[in-house]
Amino acid sequence: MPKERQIQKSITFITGNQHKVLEAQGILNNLGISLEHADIGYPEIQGNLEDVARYGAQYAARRLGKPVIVEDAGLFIKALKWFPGTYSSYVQETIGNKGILKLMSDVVDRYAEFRSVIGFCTPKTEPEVFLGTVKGQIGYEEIGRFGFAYDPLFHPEGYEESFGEMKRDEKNRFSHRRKSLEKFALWYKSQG
Ligand code: ITT
Repeated sequence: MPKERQIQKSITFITGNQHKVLEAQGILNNLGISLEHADIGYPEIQGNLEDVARYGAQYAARRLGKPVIVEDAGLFIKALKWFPGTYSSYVQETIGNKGILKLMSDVVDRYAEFRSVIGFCTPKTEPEVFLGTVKGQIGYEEIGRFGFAYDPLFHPEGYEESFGEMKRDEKNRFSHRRKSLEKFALWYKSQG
């Protein structure tokens, strides 16, 4: 059956990050949902990933007048008391991967996880959120030319390679974003 015939529903993804759009398109199209993209922005309130995603989705759905998803994601490093966490965007723009490696130079426990929270909302309903997590280790150097942001630092559990060494389809098989979007897609398709 041609791919278009399998598409059952569509949704608009509000984000300023083109890498997220490409990953989400790959994931959702395989699950029968087509993705539109709008970069209209939304206020990022103080709080955890769920708080940000809930508020952002509700704000954007009301503003755009249609159902939307937003995503708040971050890298959580155990030895750094789960830093950068909700500060991941700011930290990436300021100290970057090199700064993280410096903070980790004497650290033996390299455990970290990526978390992604998808927020969904329609103009007239309350928001829903869907969490996806992938466990892994922070490497000792940046490796790989694929992916984006923290990907060259992050080695998912069970793999030698970093996310930065994986092509999009491979990362999409088990990433935090895959897990949160898959939860969302199953719920969304069950909504009639
Ligand atoms: P939007 O809020 O517009 O969606 P953003 O890039 O600001 O885009 P986040 O706040 O969700 O997205 O992401 C926090 C930081 O974590 C940011 O620097 C991202 O580039 C980074 N990040 C998110 N997902 C990632 C992934 O899959 N791999 C590597 N870095 C990621």
